[in-house]
Formats: sequence, structure tokens, C-alpha cells
Amino acid sequence: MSESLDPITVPDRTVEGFVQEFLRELHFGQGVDMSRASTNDKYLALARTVRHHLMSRWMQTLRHQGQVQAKSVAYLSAEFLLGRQLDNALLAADIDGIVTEGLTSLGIDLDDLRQAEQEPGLGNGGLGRLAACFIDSLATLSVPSIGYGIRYEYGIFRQTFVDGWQVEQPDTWLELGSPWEFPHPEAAVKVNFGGSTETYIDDDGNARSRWLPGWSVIGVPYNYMVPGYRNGRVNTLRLWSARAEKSFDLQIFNSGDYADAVRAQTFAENISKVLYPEDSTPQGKELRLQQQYFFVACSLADFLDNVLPGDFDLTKLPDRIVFQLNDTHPVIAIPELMRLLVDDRGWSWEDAWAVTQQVFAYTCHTLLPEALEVWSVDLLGRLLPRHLEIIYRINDEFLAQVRKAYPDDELRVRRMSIIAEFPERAVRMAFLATVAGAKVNGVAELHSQLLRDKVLNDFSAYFPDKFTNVTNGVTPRRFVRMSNPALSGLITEAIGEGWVTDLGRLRELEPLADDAEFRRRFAEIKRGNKTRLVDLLAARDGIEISPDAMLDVMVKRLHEYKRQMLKLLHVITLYDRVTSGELPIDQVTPRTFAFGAKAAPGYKMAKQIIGLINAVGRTINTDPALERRLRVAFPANYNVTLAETLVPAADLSEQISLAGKEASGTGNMKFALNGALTIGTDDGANVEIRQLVGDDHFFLFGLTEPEVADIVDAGYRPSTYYAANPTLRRALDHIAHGTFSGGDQRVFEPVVSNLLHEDRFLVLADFQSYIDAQDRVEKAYADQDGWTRSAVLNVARSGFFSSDRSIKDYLDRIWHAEPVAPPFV
Ligand code: OX2
Repeated sequence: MSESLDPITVPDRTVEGFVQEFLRELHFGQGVDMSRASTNDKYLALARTVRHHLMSRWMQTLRHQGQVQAKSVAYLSAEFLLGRQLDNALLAADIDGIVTEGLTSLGIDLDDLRQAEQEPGLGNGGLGRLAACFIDSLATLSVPSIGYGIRYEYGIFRQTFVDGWQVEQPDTWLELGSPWEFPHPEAAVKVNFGGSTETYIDDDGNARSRWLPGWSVIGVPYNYMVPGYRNGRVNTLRLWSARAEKSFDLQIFNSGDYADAVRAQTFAENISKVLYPEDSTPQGKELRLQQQYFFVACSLADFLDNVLPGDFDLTKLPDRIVFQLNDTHPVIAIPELMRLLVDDRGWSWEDAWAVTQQVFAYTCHTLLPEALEVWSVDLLGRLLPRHLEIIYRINDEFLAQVRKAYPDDELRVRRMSIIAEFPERAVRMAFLATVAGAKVNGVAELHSQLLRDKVLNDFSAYFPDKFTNVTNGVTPRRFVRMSNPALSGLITEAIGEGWVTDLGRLRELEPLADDAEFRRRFAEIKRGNKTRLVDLLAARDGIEISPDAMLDVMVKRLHEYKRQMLKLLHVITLYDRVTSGELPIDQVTPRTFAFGAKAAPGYKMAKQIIGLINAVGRTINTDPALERRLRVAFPANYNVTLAETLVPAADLSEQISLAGKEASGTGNMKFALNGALTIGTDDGANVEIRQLVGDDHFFLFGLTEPEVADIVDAGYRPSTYYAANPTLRRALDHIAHGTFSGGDQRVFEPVVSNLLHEDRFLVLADFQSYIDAQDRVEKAYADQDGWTRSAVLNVARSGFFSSDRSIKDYLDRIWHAEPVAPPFV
């Protein structure tokens, strides 16, 4: 079905048309004229003008979706790490050309306006960014879908360094206005909390339970456009903001108690105030559970009451929707749907359970036991008493079945219980999601296998067909086409434009790896991208690096399992080799070691490591003996925007987590797609990257997951590695003796002693293997042309890592939904 657009709603796609529209927006929207307009005024006017180009497609998509009622996907995620919107909208609407030209004619540099956009940092790292890539692919593949999440007033904190130590500042992304959101207060939803439950006898004489809530808040939806890539579809992301039911009590105010008059408002608004800055470890905070329930309750109510037609037969729900649970954060949606069906709509438990079991699917993103979310029964019972009852009943019925399947295995029953008994009674959210979900998936082959064999082993034995894998992916629109325009141009020139939506076609570049002229141009582009980064770091951070040095990059959240420490020990080893006279400085390949990492504010060891990286950087960057051939660059506040310049410039991608700990990684994919070679362990999606790009174009090192398990079982003693390896000893001694802390031996003592006596993530065990692999990197890099050939092959063979492919896998293996032709192109 193809419809035409209402001409009134379609802006003129000419340079003159754009200029006129832009000036109108400045005038009528911002209330300023060109002579007085600030950069922010111009940015807002531009954003609104660009928005117009997507608007009628958005309306049309919504109308069309309402008419067709095709099976849809609701992606429930507590995080969407969107990154800046302007460039993506320009690209999707295909108007970057006319906009650049139009602005130039007004004497405005598009780049200046780009910089005015504060990125919505509504996520911590990989999990939130994956959600953003997925909604991009859902729109581009024309899948009827909606994203649901939280509109945090403050996103991930802004990181600053004071004397090299991380200091967090609030992320005030909404301060100057956000032109990409559409609030709909009239569509607000009420969400209840607290109180108690009671039993009663219904009209048919059945005993039932109901919730008598204690308090409530209002959820206001904010809609965001999610444009497909030039395909006429614009999907919706709906983020919820919390408001008080009654924002202001006039009686109390009039009595003179001004603070008390707004207390309810402050309390309610706290729910969507700030993103928890945790990655991979949940924080057992009441507010966090409030956030989780708040957004799923709003989303389910919105879907059932507003998205579905009024007369919809809910027994058909599984044909109409699947709710994808992005990790355990939205899992409270399961008892919520049961409550809506059983309590509010009077369904039988059995009927409600039959539907519920078919409409949820769960993605697990971790292997760290401490990252599997649990909620104490005490807290859950206080905040959501009816949901706790429902969870208990789900568990009772499930365990009865388990007992039937394993009659004499009470130990197993206890292991599989959704309710843990130790160290306190608590609800294991991953278990609840596994029992109720139609499917459970991990995010890379190795991860899914370890989920089946270890973390959820009892469940995979009991529900063998539930478990599947969907390897993560990244959107080629943002992370190649938009962030690497020069490489995109070269690729398009070589194989045509189709690769942007069919990334497997990058394979067609393979023969060009042997074409000297192509390699020359490829290398020139890499150098150009480095120059872009050099300029950015100079302007943004006052950091000076050389475009001629190898750019060796490790950017990701700071976590011990990711092992920034291992990278740092390599840097220190090089420093030691030169300063001890073992390695003449002119034999050192000039290298910039770039780090980007935020530490969770409460994660002490991670913050120590940040302090240490900066301390090592200070020493190395100022030591005349190194002649500036080795440099450490650690720009503060690594975010999506910085990644977009950093990734295309990189030569070497550091993916060095301990095998069996990184579920997938997605940064690893972005680097390979932009022609960096990976040095990495056999972990997460590295395994698949290496299989695809080939051993000769990937620097593998380190223990494998089974080897790690053996060493740990045998009782790992890091100090034996220290004692046996003089190179390692010298590196650690430098830290211990205060080389990087002006002789002070206490500052970094916790890091050293942790490595020597605990080293949970086997940094010392993998050290030598890593150093050897880095020596291989040096050798390979000396042959620049050979390196470029490998880089081209990395690009050509990484098409698998498009999030479009991931979404197709979800459609086939989990959602059993199909793309629907967009209403028009
Ligand atoms: C991250 C995982 O650590 C990372 O390996 C993965 O690539 C990403 O999710 C997307 O799947 N919080 N963040 C993650 O897991 C959790 C929990």
C-alpha cells in the first residue's frame, strides 16, 4: 500500500525553500532575527526545520500502523543512549546537501550548529547504545515497532578530571531546550505504588485479590522520531517523565509552609530525575525499582489502552505484540501484565498466564553474577505488594512442575526458585524473565553458550527450546555513514550505495584489498580521520597528539573485568624499556594510547585506575627521554559524540576483557567496521570478529574461558606471576615505588595490592601473552601497506555486525514478526 503525502505538510526540498523555512523558524519559533540570533537559537531553528522534513512521514507511519494492525515489537529498555540527533535526522531525510548549502548562503557553518547539540546521554554504555542501534534498524527495516523508556532529566554524568581524579558533574542536557521531543501531557498515565492487598469474593463467588495502592504518580509521554534510512518510515520512541498527581497544594502553601506545598511534586519527579550511573552492576536502590516499575506500567497501559484499538480482543495479544525485555530492568512488566489481565479485567489466572507467557522475551547482557538483578522481598512487598503476590504464585506453579519433572531433586528445585532464600529473601529477576519469557537470548555466541551451560544451566535443561543467541550489531548509518564520511564515499564509489542498508555487501570490497591504489586512498582517509581527531582533542580538551603516530584506542566503561589495567601495564612496560635503556627511543613506533572511560561514582577501584592512567599519562607525556614518541591521551567525558570522531581514526582496537566476562561488546564491532585491527581475547563477540576477519588480521592473546575456569578452580595466585616474570615485576614496581605519583607510595597502593593478592580478572595471568601480542602489533605496523591491507579486510568482512542483521535474527528466532512495507517512500 503506497499513499501520497499531503502537500501542505511537505516542506520544499530546495535550497531556497530550506532557507525560507529556517528563517521562519528563527523568527516565529525562536522570536529572534538573524542579527541577534545566538548559536543556540540557530541550532534550535535548524533542528525544527529538519524535523519538518520527517514530520509527515511520522504521522503517516502512525496512521498506517493503526490501520494495518500488524504484529509489532515493543522494545522495553531503561536506557537509550541516543547520541546527537541532528546529523542522523539530516541523513535520514536526505537533506544534508541543501541544508549545508542553504546555511552557507546565510553565512552559517553547519558544524558550529552541530556543536550546540547536547547529546541525550540516557544510557550508561553498551546496553543503552544497543537499544538505540536497534530502534534505528527497526525503523530502517520497516518493522512496526515502538521503543519505551525513561526520559531522565539528567543522563549519564559529565565526567571531569581534577588532578587526574574523576569528578562527576550533572548532565544538564535539557538546559537549552530539546527540539527533538514532543510532550503529550494529555496522554499521561497514572502509576500506583505501595499500600496493601486484600482478598474479596467476586460476583461469581471466586476468591480474588486486589491492590489498594498507597500513592501514585503521573507518567507523561515524550515522543521522539525514529527515522528509517530514507525509506519513508518514522517510528516512535516514547520516553516517560514522572510528575506529581497534584503538583502543588494551595492550602498548605497558603498556610505558609512553602516547602511542604511542593513536597509531593519533588518526590514524584525524583523518579525520572536521574539515570543510575551503573553499568553491569545493579544498585539495590528503592528509587531504581520505582523507575523500573514506573516506565513499564506506563508503557503497558499505553499500549493496551492507546495503541490497541478499543475493541481489541486481548486473547489475540500474542499475534499483535511482543515485548522485548532489555535485560532485567523491565522484567516487572511480567507481573504487571498478569495484574492488568487478572485483577483489572477479571481474567482467570490460567488464561492470563497463557497470554503472558507468549508476549515477553528476555535478553540477558551479562555473565557477572553480581550483575544479575535481585530485589529483596521486603522492598518489593512494600513498593508493589500485589506484584509480589503474583510473583509468588508464578513461582509456586513453576516449582510444582519442576518437582514433577525431577521428583527427588529438592536441591534443584531450590536452585531454580525465582525466590532466593540467601543471603536474604529476594526475587531473582533473571529467573522470573526466563520462566515467563517465550525466549531467552544472549548477545554473542560464546555468551549464549555460557548462559546455557553455566548461569542459567538448570533452566536450559528444563526449557531447552527457549534459549537462543542473537549476536549484537551496530547501526552502519551512525557509525560508518555519518561518522566516517570519507570512508563511506570511498566504499560507495567502489561498490555503490546499497551497503548502508545491506552491510553484508562490504564483502565486495575484498578484492580491493589487493589493489595498491585503493589501499593508498584508504590509508589517506585514515590519516584524514586522525587529523580530524587531532583537531578535536586540541579544541575540546587541550590534548596534543600527532596524526603520524599509531592510534591505539581503549574506550568503554571502566571496569576491572574489561582490564584497562592490562593496557596500562603495557604502556608502563614500554616506558620502562625506554627509560631503562633496554630499547633505544628511535626504535619505538610512535604511538598514542587513547583511553576513554567513565567509572561508576561508587566504584572505588575503577576510580583509582582512572587516577593511575592519568598519572602515568602525565609522567610519559612530559618525559623528555621519550621524545614525545609515546603519548597517553585520556579525554574526559567519553560519550557517543566523541566516539564518532575517535573510532574512524583508530588503528588498533583494544578488546582485552578476561575471557568469559564480556557478554558481547559492540565497540569492538564499530572499530573493525572502520578499519582498525583488533588486539583481543577470545571473549564476547571478539570470537566472531576473529572468525570472520581471519586470524592473520586479528591479534589474539590470552587465556580461553575454559582455561580461566581451570586456573580459578585450582586456586589462582597472582603473586606467582609477579615473582616469575621480571617484565611484569618492573611494571608493577614502578607503580608501587611511586614513579607516577611523585614518589608517593601510598596513593596507588590499593591497585597494586589488589593485583598482587586478588586480581579477580587475571590481569597478571594474561600479562605476558598480551605483551607478546603487542610485539606482534609493532612488527605488523612497521609494514604500513600490509597493515592497510588487513584494515581493508576488516571492513570488508565485518558486514555481519550490522544491527540490521541482529534485528533480522530477532524477527526470525524470537519475534516471529515481519517488516511491513512503509506507507510510501
Ligand atoms: C553490556 C555488556 O557488558 C556488553 O558486553 C554488551 O555488548 C552490551 O551490554 C550490549 O549487549 N549492562 N551493560 C551490559 O550488560 C549490562 C547488564
